[in-house]
Amino acid sequence: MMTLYSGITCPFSQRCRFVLFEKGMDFEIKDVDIFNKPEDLAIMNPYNQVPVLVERDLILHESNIINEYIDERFPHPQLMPGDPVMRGRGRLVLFRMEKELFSLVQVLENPEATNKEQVKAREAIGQGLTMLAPSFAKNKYILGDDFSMIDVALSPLLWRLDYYDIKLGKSAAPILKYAERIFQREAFIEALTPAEKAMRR
Ligand SMILES: N[C@@H](CCC(=O)N[C@@H](CS)C(=O)NCC(=O)O)C(=O)O
Repeated sequence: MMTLYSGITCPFSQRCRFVLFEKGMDFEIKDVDIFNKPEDLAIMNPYNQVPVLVERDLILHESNIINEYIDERFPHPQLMPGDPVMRGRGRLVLFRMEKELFSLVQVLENPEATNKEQVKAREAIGQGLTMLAPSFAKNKYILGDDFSMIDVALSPLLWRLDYYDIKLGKSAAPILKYAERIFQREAFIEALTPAEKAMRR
């Protein structure tokens, strides 16, 4: 059985919980207090961070790497595109999402970041999401008609917009509509921790 070491408010852990629930197989989630980390976390992950996935002698860290492993291990429903061209495109979107948005999410998650750094991060995330918004007026999901791993990866940020105090302008309306579509998925709801549920009222 797979065990996921997960932070109860960690957006990266939420991605992995979401995929585990989409797959509907047996797994165990171990909640980790990131302010009081268990000693073995640093042994499992040299960066001493959650999420970490353990299955027998396999230990993985990095949310997107964990999610691709789960997707290949339990192919139904398949969350990475089946077609190599679309899969290549999807991986590129994931890469850019990390570089341009989730690097800033890490600033907002870092209690040692200065207020100035956090203000800048909020603004840049707001701008990045607003730039993405028009594509959601045309497409149901990030890669087109089908829900994919790329939607999974973005969703924890969309869930936290109020919590992070990120303001989006009117032109970003299509992305908020898209977000509601993701939030209604059964697996998304099941994967939320009580602390995450409390982030949106
Ligand atoms: N790039 C990593 C980021 C993981 C990450 O930033 N985890 C945070 C919690 S959200 C953490 O464990 N922080 C504790 C620390 O860095 O000491 C991923 O995608 O899994």
